[in-house]
Amino acid sequence: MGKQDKIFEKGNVSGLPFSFNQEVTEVFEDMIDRSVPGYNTTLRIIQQQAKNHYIDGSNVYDLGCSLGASTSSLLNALNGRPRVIAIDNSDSMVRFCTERFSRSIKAEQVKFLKEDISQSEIVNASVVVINFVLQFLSIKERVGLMQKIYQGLVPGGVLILSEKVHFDSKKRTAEISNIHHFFKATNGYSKLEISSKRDSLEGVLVTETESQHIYRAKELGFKDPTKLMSNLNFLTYKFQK
Ligand code: GEK
Repeated sequence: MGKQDKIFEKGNVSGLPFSFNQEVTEVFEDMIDRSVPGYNTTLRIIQQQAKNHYIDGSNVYDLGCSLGASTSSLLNALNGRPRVIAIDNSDSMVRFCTERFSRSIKAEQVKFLKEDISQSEIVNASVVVINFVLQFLSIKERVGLMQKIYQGLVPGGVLILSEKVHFDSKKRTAEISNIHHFFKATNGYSKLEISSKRDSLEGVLVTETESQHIYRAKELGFKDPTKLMSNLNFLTYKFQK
């Protein structure tokens, strides 16, 4: 485990919107673990799903890989077979991964690209993972990326998508958010840390509803939307080509 996340201990001192910079990279493992209910289970589900759906000779993508936690799950699932492509547009995240995975990179089991995923090429894919990343793209970019993924998947290929969501009812959204804040508090975050992080994410992390995600995926041709996991306002879905 890396350093403990104390970024918002004194509030949002910089007043800047949240970004995946060096400071966040250093504490990211702790941050996501204490902030996203069920995060570690999503990593296990990704591994199990990749094992089930990987097709020999195809590519496997981890879009928005951060420190490579999902990448690790994919590598474990593939058991040494090559072809994981992990992408992030944060310099510090990709630098970290390049060091952390140097052996697998040398063995040509994985490559890391510093790219905006809305510009990435996706080809011959049997498994594509977007674990809590679509939420950082504009709505237009989400449509473009989902379309590109659909086109890049081989028949029978799968997209594993995890997202934070809100609900149709404001009351339900508020109720579940309160429980999420309670979850963060029980993981040691203070009220100031929780509210400062929420403010810094305003306009940076933009949620949609579960039905908006499903509707868009179906419109683009994906079939069999299957909810693999649901924890408060965090969901993991599988979509099939
Ligand atoms: C995990 N999937 O541990 N292009 C590339 N990367 C992007 C873009 C973009 N346009 N926008 C955001 N990112 C990981 C966790 S974290 C989730 C993913 C979170 C990257 C960003 O740099 C960051 O590393 C990641 O998406 C989001 O399974 O912080 O809630």
